[in-house]
Amino acid sequence: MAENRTFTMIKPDAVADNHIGGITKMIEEGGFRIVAMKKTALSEERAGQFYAVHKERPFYNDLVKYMSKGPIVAMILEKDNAVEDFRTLIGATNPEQAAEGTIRKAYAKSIESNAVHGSDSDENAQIEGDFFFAADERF
Ligand code: RTP
Ligand code: MG
Repeated sequence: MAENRTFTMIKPDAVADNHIGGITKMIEEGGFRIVAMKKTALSEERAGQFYAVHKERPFYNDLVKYMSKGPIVAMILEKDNAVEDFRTLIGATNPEQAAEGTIRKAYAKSIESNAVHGSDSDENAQIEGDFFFAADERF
């Protein structure tokens, strides 16, 4: 397993509820190194671009509105097998199905307001990291 990178966002509710510290603690204790991090906000247009893969899904419009309703925290994370291991750390999309010890079990409120995003492939991790961070913002 190569050392590689994934991308995550702490979603608006989790930021508004003061869980940035709790979530980044779980990320670091899970063995991930934070390569890049910023608190920012997505306009509806930018959120729509970010989630363009879900354009045809019934939840797309609600998701775009939700993700643009307040600040988020974007991060690039590094670890062996980063994409897959981070999906394990965040847990199932629906928090009712999220395993004990996962970020979504601890912090998600609903299937939409589920605390964090995690990239689903190496290719998307690269695209999503590039969406938020320039080369000189990664360390
Ligand atoms: P993410 O992309 O945010 O890491 O989440 P995921 O892979 O676990 O789930 P995905 O299928 O990619 O869905 C993206 C986000 O859309 C919202 N969602 N709402 N109302 C619904 O049924 C529904 N289903 C998905 C969630 O915020 C989900 O994380
Ligand atoms: Mg996804």
